[in-house]
Amino acid sequence: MSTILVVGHQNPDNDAIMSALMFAQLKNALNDGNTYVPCRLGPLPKESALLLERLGIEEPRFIEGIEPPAKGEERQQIILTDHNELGQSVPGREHANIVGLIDHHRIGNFETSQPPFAVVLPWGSSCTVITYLFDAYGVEISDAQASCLLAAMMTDTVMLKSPTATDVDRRFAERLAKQLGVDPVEYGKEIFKSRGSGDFTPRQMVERDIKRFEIGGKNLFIGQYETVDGAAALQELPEIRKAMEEYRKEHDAAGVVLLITDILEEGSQVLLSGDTEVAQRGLGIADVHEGVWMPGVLSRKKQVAAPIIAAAH
Ligand SMILES: [Mn+2]
Repeated sequence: MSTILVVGHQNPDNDAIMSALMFAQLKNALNDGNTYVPCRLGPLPKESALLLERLGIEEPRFIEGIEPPAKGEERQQIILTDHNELGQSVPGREHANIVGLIDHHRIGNFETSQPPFAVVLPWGSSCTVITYLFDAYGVEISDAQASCLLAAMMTDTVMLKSPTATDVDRRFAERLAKQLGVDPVEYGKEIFKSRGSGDFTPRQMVERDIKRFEIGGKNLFIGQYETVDGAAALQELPEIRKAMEEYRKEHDAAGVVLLITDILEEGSQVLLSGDTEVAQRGLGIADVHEGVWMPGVLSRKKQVAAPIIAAAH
């Protein structure tokens, strides 16, 4: 009988929050004698906070890290959702036993001592993987759960427009939307709009959803700011560039890539800061002050991180 923490990545996005919550709920429904506690490593994204409030669901517990076990105590058991790379994970992870992984990203610096319960599938969101697991275990999805799962599918796949969206995502999204009596894309739009647009500082645009990648022995951070009004965000270009430079220095990174993704225009303005030579090669763009518009680029993972990683080899 253990307490097992279920935790998404740093700088949590909607999928990191909802996947930790929903997987903990699924595991608790299976009554295996353990207690699964959903956790988060940072503030709730606004769209997650509003949805959880509307549904009356308690937000995941904030944790700062994992402590080493006290003498005679067992190591903390953890389940990771929506990430596996060490640089994106809970501080002190080396003190924990990773007993599970639910993800849809590449595998990087991931090691366990025991065979983990690992389900990693190249679908559009971690919540798609979790919907599939609800089915596999024959656990009925409540309307509140359907609302959370569908919301994360829609934000992670940019309303199914991202190239990361698969037929599996479309099928599950249709089904959950039908249960809720909504149109999946319209529902997704509402979730995006609930984020608001004008209330992020340049600093927040940079760091709210940023991930660290070790590429060619250097730290490269890739941030993504998704908005329904990219032009408004870019009015603060000098402040955004300054915030990128500050972030890079504070985190001892070689370079920072920032995508200002306009969901309605379906593309990203790509800003570069510091040593981004490999990013420039991977993306086929130059470091231009005002950034480079890349039409159709919605997915950090598939259209930005993957070609940059490939360019380093
Ligand atoms: Mn995700």
